[in-house]
Amino acid sequence: MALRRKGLDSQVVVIGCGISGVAAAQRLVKHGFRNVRVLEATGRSGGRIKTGSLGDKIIEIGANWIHGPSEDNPVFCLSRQYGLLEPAALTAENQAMDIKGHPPWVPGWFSSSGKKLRAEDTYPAVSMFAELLDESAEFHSRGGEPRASVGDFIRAEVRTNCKLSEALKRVAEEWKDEEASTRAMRLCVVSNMLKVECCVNGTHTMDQVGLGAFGLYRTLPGLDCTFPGGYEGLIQNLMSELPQGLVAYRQPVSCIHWSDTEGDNEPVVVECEDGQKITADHVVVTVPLGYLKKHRAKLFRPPLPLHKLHSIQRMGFGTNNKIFVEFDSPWWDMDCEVIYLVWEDEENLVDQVADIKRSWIKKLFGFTVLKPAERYGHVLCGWIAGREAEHMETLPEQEVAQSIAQLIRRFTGNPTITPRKVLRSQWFHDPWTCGSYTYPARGCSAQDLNNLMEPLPSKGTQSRPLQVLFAGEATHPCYYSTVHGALLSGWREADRLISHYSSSGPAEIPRPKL
Ligand code: 6YU
Repeated sequence: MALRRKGLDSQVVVIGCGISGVAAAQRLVKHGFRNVRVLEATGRSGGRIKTGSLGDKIIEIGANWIHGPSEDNPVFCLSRQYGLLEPAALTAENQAMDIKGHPPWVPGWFSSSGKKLRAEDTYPAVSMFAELLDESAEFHSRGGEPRASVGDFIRAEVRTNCKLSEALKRVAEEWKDEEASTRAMRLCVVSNMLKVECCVNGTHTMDQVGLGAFGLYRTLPGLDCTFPGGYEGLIQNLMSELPQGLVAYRQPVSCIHWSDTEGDNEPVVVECEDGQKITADHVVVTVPLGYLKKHRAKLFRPPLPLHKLHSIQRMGFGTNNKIFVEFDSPWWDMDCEVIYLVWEDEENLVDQVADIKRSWIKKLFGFTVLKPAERYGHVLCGWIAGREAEHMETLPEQEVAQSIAQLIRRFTGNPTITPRKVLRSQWFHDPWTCGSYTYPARGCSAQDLNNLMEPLPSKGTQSRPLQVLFAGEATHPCYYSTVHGALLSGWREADRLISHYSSSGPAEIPRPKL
């Protein structure tokens, strides 16, 4: 596409050097834009892609997997091109697996009285829950949702068995014939599954996830895979395609001065916390939704239009944290890939803890096992979401380690198990993120995601179009909360500018391939 000279000379400032900011800068530079700068608040690139270490082992503090590693996933394609993936992830079979966001991991089940549960006993509850999740995702296209949230819907369906599909009715009939204690245990398993979903969605409770909007999220085929050398390898490879010095680190932006007045031809001014003022023709904002929620009032002058502000408030942004735990030897089966902890007093389908200070640990649904053992040794990754996760962040690491040790001793019935090392993430208290990722909250719709990505000034004021553009995972219409959604959003906004300056004039923004 031929670009007008003015376009290539225009000053573009990208705020944030996470994957969406890097992707936007990379695409603009590749198309010949000469004056692109990235301002990043912290001292590193990658944002929520953050590879760390536990002793000599590589661990992911932020994003873990490529969700849906297959041909339509640009994160997969780039990582393959850079040689970052293992052969198993590249196979046609791996790419073709349609897991609908829930990998078929080999589970190990433990209960709070120290018993190991048999997978066949938990299976009826797990399959019923999976069916209900699938049904929850259908209301988006079907409409007429009977409840406001996914949590309300699942709870009501499990309790009353009303409106169940034929398959679910069969499962429910089987439940009726079981002993009361088996039924009770299965209800506790459903509580555990609700907590798993809180982590997947990054929410405090599934009661906050909107039933009508739940199905907006789209999955891609492919069995989720990890990066043997760390997710940050992807960032490093993308960064190597940018000119040296393009990113200004430790440069937090405090205010973006734009104009919604027709006829005003002043450039946008980006004000930094250190007082520096940078003028720009275009600013691409990629800060996380959590940061926007907290600082929306002071980050824009004039303030954002009301419809945009309302969508920022309406969309959900919650916390999902990890607690890495290393052991001298494994206490789980060799083939086990995920460990679920079922509390026997949770028949009442709960996914939140009443007394967070005392009992926050009950929100941790369990652990994924870091594989292969030859690379990671005996390391588990605990998962905890919501306000309980936010409270956990405030505790000394030693106290977290103690709580984890007590928890594992109780669920295994083995009082001698002692973690060797513990390390947790603290995404809620990260001042530049303020949580983990986006979810569609009660009352949200596709319109809110459209409002989030809409450039400023909004349609109507055309004398200085595209002053402020918005990218970042929260702005992707169906891949929000993911790395590929963030990457595509950065490319989308770069394409918006490229198209604006193309010699054939502004064109429709090419829709990202789904
Ligand atoms: C994925 C995964 N994954 C786990 C955990 C987390 C996330 N995600 P960034 O924040 O990266 O960049 C913004 C930059 O802006 C940043 O550098 C700031 O410092 C900077 N900034 C802020 N304010 C500034 C200012 N004022 N001035 C200048 N700079 C400023 N995604 O694909 N696979 O396994 C996980 C996971 C613990 C925290 C994840 C995962 C989410 C991704 O990490 C995230 O979307 C992108 O990295 C964001 O990039 P960005 O550029 O937008 O922002 C069925 C169904 C249900 C629906 N949900 C499906 C669930 C899927 C999500 N699963 C996640 C799971 C894990 C484990």
